[in-house]
Amino acid sequence: MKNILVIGGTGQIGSELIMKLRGIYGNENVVCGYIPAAPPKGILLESGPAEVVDITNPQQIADVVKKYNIDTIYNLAALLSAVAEAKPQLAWHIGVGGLFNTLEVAREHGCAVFTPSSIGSFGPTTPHVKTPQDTIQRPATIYGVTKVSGELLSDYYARRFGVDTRSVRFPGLISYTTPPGGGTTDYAVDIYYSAVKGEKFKCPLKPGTFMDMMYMPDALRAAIEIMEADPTRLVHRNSFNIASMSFDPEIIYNKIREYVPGFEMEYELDPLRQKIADSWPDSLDDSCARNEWDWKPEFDLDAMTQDMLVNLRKKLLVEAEMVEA
Ligand code: AKB
Repeated sequence: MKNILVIGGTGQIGSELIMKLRGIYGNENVVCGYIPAAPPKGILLESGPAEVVDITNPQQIADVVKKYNIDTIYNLAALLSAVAEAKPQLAWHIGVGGLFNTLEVAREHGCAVFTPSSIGSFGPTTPHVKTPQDTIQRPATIYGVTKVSGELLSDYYARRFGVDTRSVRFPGLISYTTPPGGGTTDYAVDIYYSAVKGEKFKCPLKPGTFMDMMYMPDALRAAIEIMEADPTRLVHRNSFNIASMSFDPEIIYNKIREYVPGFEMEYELDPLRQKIADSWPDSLDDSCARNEWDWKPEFDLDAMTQDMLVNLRKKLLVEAEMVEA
């Protein structure tokens, strides 16, 4: 990777991935592609190039690819699962139409493409525990339908046109930098904000709802390592199961209480999110990623919790000081 375009660059993953990529490949060589409704700010804006790239506009993608001589595209534009259920047509337009536009530009200009899939690509008939790499994918959500379609379309472009497409199935991602918006796994981020703010957390999912989760530094490393992997070792391409931890609301709540003893939680169930979560795996088997490109997570629930609490406290303190000043 030399010249990289990140589409959806101001979102939860994009905003952090860009900073990490700039640290490795050089500030000037990583372009933040954004939509006018979500422009880059602060260090993201100041540290390197930024261009308007609406994934539903193929000409805009092609213009930026030509202008910066892009060889790798990270396509992170998507609606998360719960929001997608409210706007299924838009979810398809962005998730599949946008991917098609990206792959066509990549085919014409010789770019590699990373488009994340998700635990949401699985469904009620998938084996739920230690879900294998190759298994039944019949998702019950439009989000999952776009993710499975994206996996198939990306593999097709690799086979038919030689486009270097690779990706991973992300679990729920937890970070203290940019909040997610409209996902089913968002509770596992929100719970840390409540703990640090000293608020009682209202949990939208019931006890016993297990899902795979991952701390953002591991997820960013996965997104980079898969694109740098030796292609001759890859049996799979789109998309690899990756995993680091699986928990339910009780487990994460009790882990946080080890560090914030007075923290309280009550259940206020969100039927849509519960239904989606129930259709997703409890845990993934990531042995193919481990064997084919040496994937290995670094953070477990305890290490993530300690890091989240320290950094979230700092972040909220800085924000409070800025409001006062
Ligand atoms: C969501 O909850 O929609 C996402 C995901 C697991 O893909 N975080």
